[in-house]
Amino acid sequence: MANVVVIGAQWGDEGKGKITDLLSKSADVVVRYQGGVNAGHTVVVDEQIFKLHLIPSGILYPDTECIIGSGTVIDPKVLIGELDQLELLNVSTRNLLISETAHVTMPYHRLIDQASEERRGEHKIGTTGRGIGPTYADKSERTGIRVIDLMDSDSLRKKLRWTVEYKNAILEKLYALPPLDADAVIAEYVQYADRLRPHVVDSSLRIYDAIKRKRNILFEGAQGTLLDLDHGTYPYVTSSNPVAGGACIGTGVGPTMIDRVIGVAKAYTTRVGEGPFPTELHGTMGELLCDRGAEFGTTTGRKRRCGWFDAVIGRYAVRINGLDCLAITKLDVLDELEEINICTAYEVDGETCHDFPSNSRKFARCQPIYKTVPGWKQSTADCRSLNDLPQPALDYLKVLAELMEVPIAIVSLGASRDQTIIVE
Ligand code: 2SA
Ligand code: MG
Repeated sequence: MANVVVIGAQWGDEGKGKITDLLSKSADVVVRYQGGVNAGHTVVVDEQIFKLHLIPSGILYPDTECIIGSGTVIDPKVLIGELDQLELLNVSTRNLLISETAHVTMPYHRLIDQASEERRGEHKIGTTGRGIGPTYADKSERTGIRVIDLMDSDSLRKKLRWTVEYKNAILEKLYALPPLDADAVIAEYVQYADRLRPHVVDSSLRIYDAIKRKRNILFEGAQGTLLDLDHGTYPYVTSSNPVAGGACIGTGVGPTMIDRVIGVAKAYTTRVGEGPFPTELHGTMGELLCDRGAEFGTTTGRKRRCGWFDAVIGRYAVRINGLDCLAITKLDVLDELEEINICTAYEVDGETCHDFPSNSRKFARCQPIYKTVPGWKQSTADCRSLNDLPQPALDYLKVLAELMEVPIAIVSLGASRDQTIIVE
């Protein structure tokens, strides 16, 4: 399998958790390269449900090394909760490694994220409220606390005393919130440090050594292409780079060491949070997709907005990530439909637009142009090969592959590991 990046080709929640879980079987090392506890992966193994936010789902394989890379932001409280949950279910966390240069989400990040969303009012982003944006902002502003700082309690004390004072000024003056008690924050984080210490490593070196030993590395993206800080629907994006290029930045691995990029896309589209979404369905069809697809956020429980498959976005994801192939998930959600729409292009300002416009104001004006195809009106949940699929379902996949100009390598028809077709 060599060194593979798996990314979300839409707005997140494409089912990357299941696909990375499948690929993790052949991986020696799985690395998360961006995002924090805004992500949510649900993996079902033997009817046991695992909800993970930070720890790569590869942890469910006993011999797979799992690394939380330097481009991620780590909320230690949530991470420790996940460690506890896994240990309770008898999953060993011995193979979990944490980059010492990853940034740490602090209590003031969460408070500032939530307060700034409130202040934005109708201009809000619809964040997960988990402090992600403020943690990355501090990283850019060079006031961030890194895992390496956590590991040295004397320097952490000095750093935090200054930083909490600085953040308290913002909390009080800008948001009229009570100040944080620096000593309490320090005591809390020193405790977390003790628990996490055995896992902390120089992750870039570790990955490089593994590459030299010809190990298979899986780079796991969180969120999706359209939520990318640089290439997504700014400002309605997350504060990191979920695109494939982010794998290099977020792990300290050079681009020549990546062999393959796989994009994951749902057979329809969803989005959580604010921002334009041309194929969004507001009526009963949207409700039906939401119900059948159980489209609620893993992290916040928010209801996801649902719409038809958008091949313009798909083509954009192919371009921005250099996709080699696609995994199409949740095809079974469309099983009952009479007809299915696929967005092939947009109409905007009286013109037909085949490419995703980088101008976000223009994107917000785009109207979908649909191709309508017949549905298959039968269950696909038990299909295990392409030959088992009804003809209209095969035709649907064929149209998607043609519109996006990449082959489909995996089709997923449900949450469990065996509800999967690997295209030979
Ligand atoms: P943030 O919190 O600063 O990253 O939010 C900024 C935007 O990014 C979106 N975002 C997501 N979209 C889909 N799924 C995500 N993960 C969770 C999940 C979301 C949840 O797996 O379901 O539980 O609500 C995720 N994380 C961030 C977010 O909606 C904003 O649009
Ligand atoms: Mg998710």
